[in-house]
Amino acid sequence: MSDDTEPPGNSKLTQSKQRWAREGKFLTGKVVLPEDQRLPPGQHLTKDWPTLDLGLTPKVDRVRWRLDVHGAVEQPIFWTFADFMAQKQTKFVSDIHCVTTWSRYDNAWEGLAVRDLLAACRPRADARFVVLQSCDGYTTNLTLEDFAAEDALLAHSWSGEPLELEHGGPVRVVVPHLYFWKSAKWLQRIEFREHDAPGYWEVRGYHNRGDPWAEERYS
Ligand SMILES: Nc1nc2c(c(=O)[nH]1)N[C@H]1C(S)=C(S)[C@@H](COP(=O)(O)O)O[C@H]1N2
Ligand SMILES: [Mo]
Repeated sequence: MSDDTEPPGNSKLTQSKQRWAREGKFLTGKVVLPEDQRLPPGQHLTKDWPTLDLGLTPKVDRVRWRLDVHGAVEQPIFWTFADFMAQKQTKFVSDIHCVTTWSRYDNAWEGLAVRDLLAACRPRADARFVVLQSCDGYTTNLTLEDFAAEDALLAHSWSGEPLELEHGGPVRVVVPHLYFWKSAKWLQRIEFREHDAPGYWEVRGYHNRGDPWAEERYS
């Protein structure tokens, strides 16, 4: 696992996604409230689970994996995988909504609930944002409020099995109420911040928040 991997910023996929962001591809303009319909506007259901990333799968093994939680917190954390697994375990079932229009229902996750992580690291009163950093150089930003959602977790398992490398194992973030690009795979570092710092896709035309119900696909 390398700390200073340059995110590949100019692949063809990145370029076409940036173009879609400029052109507003997939926007329907419909407004649907979550109570009315489980599937957000402009999404379609899929039963399989597509893999989306920057085109490289970092080989992160559980022995060398570390989680580094720092910044505006009272108690910085530096955990091995064993330390992480020794924390309180939580199971959540939630839906995935990807900005490229696929959704997948009923994903059974297991891991550390973000609320329990927050109890351990104790964000300072001036902490308002979070930046998630991954082993492939990917980053994404969230407000502390969105990160602290009651069904958000750092997942190590899916459907009762260890999370596969291609889906972000050993540990990925899952924030179900936002588009899936906010759910960082191969999680390595969590920085609590006073000020916002847009991440990989957020600086390339994706919406800063990414609420699927408001179709916040692009900025
Ligand atoms: N580290 C990392 N996390 C990432 C990405 C990435 O490229 N690198 N892609 C994001 C995007 S755009 C999506 S849609 C989901 C895809 O997760 P999946 O491959 O498990 O479906 O991961 C998100 N998290
Ligand atoms: Mo995505």
